[in-house]
Amino acid sequence: MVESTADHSAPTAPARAFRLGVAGPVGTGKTSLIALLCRELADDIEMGVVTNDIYTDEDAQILRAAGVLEVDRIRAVETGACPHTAIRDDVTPNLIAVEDLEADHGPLDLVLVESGGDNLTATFSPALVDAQIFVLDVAGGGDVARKGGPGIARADLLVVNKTDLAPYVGVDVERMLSDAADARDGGPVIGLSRHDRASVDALTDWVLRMTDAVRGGRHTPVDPGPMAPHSHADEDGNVVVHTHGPEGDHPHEQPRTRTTHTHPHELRHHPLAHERPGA
Ligand SMILES: Nc1nc2c(ncn2[C@@H]2O[C@H](COP(=O)(O)OP(=O)(O)OP(=O)(O)O)[C@@H](O)[C@H]2O)c(=O)[nH]1
Ligand SMILES: [Mg+2]
Repeated sequence: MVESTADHSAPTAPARAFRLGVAGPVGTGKTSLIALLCRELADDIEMGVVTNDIYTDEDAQILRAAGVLEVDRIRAVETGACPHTAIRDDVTPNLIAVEDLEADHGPLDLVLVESGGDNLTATFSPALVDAQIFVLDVAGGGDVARKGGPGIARADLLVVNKTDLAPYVGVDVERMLSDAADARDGGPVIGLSRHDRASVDALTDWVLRMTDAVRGGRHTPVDPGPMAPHSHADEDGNVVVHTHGPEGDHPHEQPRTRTTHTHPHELRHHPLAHERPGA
């Protein structure tokens, strides 16, 4: 019998592109950040993009119109429901979109997946992406970074965007960045403005290093954690309160104008095996 000498404890390099999620509240600059990355990197690495919008394919159209990538490398998923459902609970439409993209244009190095804009608690499932960026902006207020939440605290990278607007909205950027670093236990934080070359270089550098780590099998996806309980209005205007925690076994409660439901899923956490390039 031949004994295997393979090291089964080491993460294996995926035979596919690095899937990088981009999440964050509405309007913080997720599509703009993806456009920026395509402009900066598409000459050097093979890229694709999947966007998520609730009712439209507007973000995909914006990126196609901007000419940042060949149009067929930009695919849209219309979620038709609260955006986090498609990046966390049932990732199938997104996985199919990513796999189709790779089948049509592969081998790709990097596929960027933009979440529909949502609240502070939305995070990607590690079943969909290998790493994720959470995007805040200074226009949302200097206090937001301090408020924490799974994306702010534990995404692989936190971006505080539109720093060029800080003087106009009365935000102290240095303070916001240091609050963010505190909320993240020192995890990487980048203050970004598309008008600030050094910040663009810091972002592209992080993405290239992470691409290298994932493609080289030196990165294990980490789940930033379940969403906190939150509410949405459904199509009939009723308030729907729900959680997405691993403890998702709360009793279902369906009064006339208020519905509580849960989306159980496995919580995966491998902090020790997780390589995090610094900012
Ligand atoms: N001043 C300034 N504006 C920016 C910057 N980045 C993005 N924006 C603007 O912010 C607005 C929202 O940007 P988007 O990229 O559409 O934001 P988003 O997060 O994708 O929005 P949703 O997908 O609707 O949640 C646009 O008007 C952008 O031009 C920046 O660095 N500086
Ligand atoms: Mg967008």
